Amino acid sequence: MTTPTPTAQAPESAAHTVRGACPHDCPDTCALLTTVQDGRAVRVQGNPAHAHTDGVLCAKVSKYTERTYHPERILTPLKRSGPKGSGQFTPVGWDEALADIAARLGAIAARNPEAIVPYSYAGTMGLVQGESMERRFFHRLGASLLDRTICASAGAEALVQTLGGKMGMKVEFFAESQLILIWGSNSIGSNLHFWRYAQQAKRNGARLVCIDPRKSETADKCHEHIALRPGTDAALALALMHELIVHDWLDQDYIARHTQGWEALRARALQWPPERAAEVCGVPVEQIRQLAQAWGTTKPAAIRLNYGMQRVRGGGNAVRAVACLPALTGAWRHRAGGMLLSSSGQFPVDRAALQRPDLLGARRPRTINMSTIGDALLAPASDRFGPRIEALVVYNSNPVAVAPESGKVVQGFAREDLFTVVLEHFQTDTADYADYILPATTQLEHWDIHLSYGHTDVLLNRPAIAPLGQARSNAQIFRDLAACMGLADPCFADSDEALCRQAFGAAVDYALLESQGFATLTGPDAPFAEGGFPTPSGKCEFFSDRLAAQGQDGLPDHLPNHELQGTDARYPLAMISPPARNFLNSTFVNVQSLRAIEGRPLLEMHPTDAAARGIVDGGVVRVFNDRGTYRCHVAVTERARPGVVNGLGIWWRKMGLDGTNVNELTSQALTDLGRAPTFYDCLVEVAAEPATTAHTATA
Ligand SMILES: Nc1nc2c(c(=O)[nH]1)N[C@H]1C(S)=C(S)[C@@H](COP(=O)(O)OP(=O)(O)OC[C@H]3O[C@@H](n4cnc5c(=O)[nH]c(N)nc54)[C@H](O)[C@@H]3O)O[C@H]1N2
Ligand SMILES: Nc1nc2c(c(=O)[nH]1)N[C@H]1C(S)=C(S)[C@@H](COP(=O)(O)OP(=O)(O)OC[C@H]3O[C@@H](n4cnc5c(=O)[nH]c(N)nc54)[C@H](O)[C@@H]3O)O[C@H]1N2
Ligand code: SF4
Ligand SMILES: [Mo]
Repeated sequence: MTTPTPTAQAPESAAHTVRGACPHDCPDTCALLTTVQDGRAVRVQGNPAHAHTDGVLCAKVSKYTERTYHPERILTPLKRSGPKGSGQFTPVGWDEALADIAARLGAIAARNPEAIVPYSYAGTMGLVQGESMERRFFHRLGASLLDRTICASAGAEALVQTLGGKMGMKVEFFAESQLILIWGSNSIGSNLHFWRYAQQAKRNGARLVCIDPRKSETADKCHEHIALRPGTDAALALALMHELIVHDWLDQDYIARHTQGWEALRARALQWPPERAAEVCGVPVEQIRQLAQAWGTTKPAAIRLNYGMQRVRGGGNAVRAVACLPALTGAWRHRAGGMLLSSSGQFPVDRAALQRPDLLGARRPRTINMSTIGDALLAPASDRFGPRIEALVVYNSNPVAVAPESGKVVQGFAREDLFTVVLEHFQTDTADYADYILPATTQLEHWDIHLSYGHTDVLLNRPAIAPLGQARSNAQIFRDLAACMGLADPCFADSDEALCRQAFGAAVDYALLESQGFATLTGPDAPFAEGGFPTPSGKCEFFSDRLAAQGQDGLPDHLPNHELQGTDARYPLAMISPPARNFLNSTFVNVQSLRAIEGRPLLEMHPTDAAARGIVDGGVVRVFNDRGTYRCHVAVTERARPGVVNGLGIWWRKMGLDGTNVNELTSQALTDLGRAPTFYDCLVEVAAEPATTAHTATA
């Protein structure tokens, strides 16, 4: 068990501060300073010494003590005492819980370990509490592997195929750009510290363009907003290429030296005159022409792409198309030019040391895609699928709320013959379906080490306070389970702090992490100024031989959505469901002060669409398709474009009007690349509900 290590020698009663890292799934990975008084965390602030954080946290994590000391924190192991999903539990001791879980998992593993499935994502992005001891544990058992696709794998695969890895511009140099395309990103809400650099650029005269179906808070603050239809970004990017070609706004020298497949891409792009893209994207043709001119003639010019635009059928291709744009104009030559989707591929993480895949031995377990967990839990045993899933161990994730097509997810979790263990801070929608809930520590209570997908610093998180109640860190819980099951490998004895040291080995200066809390990776300011892309060809691959070899299109193209508007008269509206500013996925929904800002589950709808349906602002609506029905309040607002409705945030189902959330409507169909979900590729119809049927939220 870990004990807090104050950074300064101080008498117990005097306040001291402890350096940490924000654990949340956010590109900013802020450096935290927690003030501790008498063993209690009294304040969490941004560390002013860390340049990207700059002493500023978002509203969510500024409330961290409220979340940590929340009266509903789970502080003892809980055992189910009512029917599955009833949310009824009885406290039990750790020894009893661990012994029972070890016996149940052991019995399943003895028959077929692949019937056990771990389910986790980025509730904490820490390498220790998110991808170390538990991976060792499941590898040693031979459990099914999990394909962690729920967020970013379409875009990630596209970057790997085009640029060679999840890397790009250094975020700080956006401050020097003259043109910034903020593409599929509500930066003010979900990438605040990038937005601060963009504002610096704006003050220096840069033009900011937001490309987003929703008129987001970020769109409000940009010079221009291009409100395209969801899932049409590749068409827009191809039309931009068309204009770059016909006006010769190209860097021929860069193209000749540092790209592959130019002639083929040129032919493809010439099929996309702006008129064609304007039709597909639903935007004025002039807007496309002007954007192309700006991109072709402004230097330095940069794109901040985010994952919002890849949650559709053609999401991978769309990211491939956008990733071609900086090479065409030679934008990469300047450190303030190019693009950034993710920086995470630059970190030299020693995953083999942390996760120990060698513990699998000769076994090659099947892989379960987390994005289709609904279907997977309902699948019978078969030659193709393998054994029926008998046990699920969930940590750092809330799949009942966040996975698509909740109807099936809930049906799967409700199976009486499924043994479910959930490691959590709170009784989430998923925890309601557990057989055991195990109390996990928060970031203020455990060690961890972090990379970032929005900057290039490594951060160390020291525990600021002792674990609350009987909470144990994820790593500790799997260490304990390994011991109960008699798994003898010495790697199960590594402490959380030892795991921190193993994460980067000698590649990062651990002493520096200990003394200042963060360490910056070294690397060139302009990564691709001289080419050197980490692809097989060493070039920016407009044409990907690897994709072609898999039988895929080697060039990026526009792939229409699975659920294309106009193809099903019953469901004429496209629904997207982007993050709410004051929640982080489904985290923080239960923090009263933040929920008060968000209000209640909300659907944004354009006045024209509302008028056509007799829907009035503030009323209750029924949103439905063949997969389900979801009721919520409606905001009639021009934040929504005509034909598109926005279902914000990922509310806890149990806080919705009918115990559902927006994922009642989303589908389990996958993207073109990366086997990712298509949350924003979803057709619905919306109807007003009679005022008399309006209920108030439970909880
Ligand atoms: N406050 C807050 N911050 C967050 C999160 C959160 O839930 N809340 N989530 C975190 C997570 S998990 C992630 S993955 C990251 C990034 O998460 P993202 O999902 O990229 O989130 P946003 O940056 O909000 O950007 C999404 C934007 O894309 C827009 N969009 C939707 N469909 C399309 C489309 O087809 N094309 C284009 N161009 N735009 C589209 C949406 O309207 C929205 O404004 O943010 C993280 N940060
Ligand atoms: N409709 C729709 N659905 C979406 C999205 C969308 O835009 N629209 N976004 C998708 C995206 S981008 C993502 S990334 C996923 C996110 O899905 P998840 O990764 O499941 O994220 P959260 O909903 O935040 O749930 C994380 C849980 O982990 C818990 N947790 C945090 N730290 C710890 C810890 O140290 N130990 C343990 N045991 N638990 C911890 C938190 O309490 C929280 O309940 O959702 C996806 N779902
Ligand atoms: S959620 Fe993002 S912006 Fe907020 S403190 Fe964490 S890293 Fe920083
Ligand atoms: Mo995500």
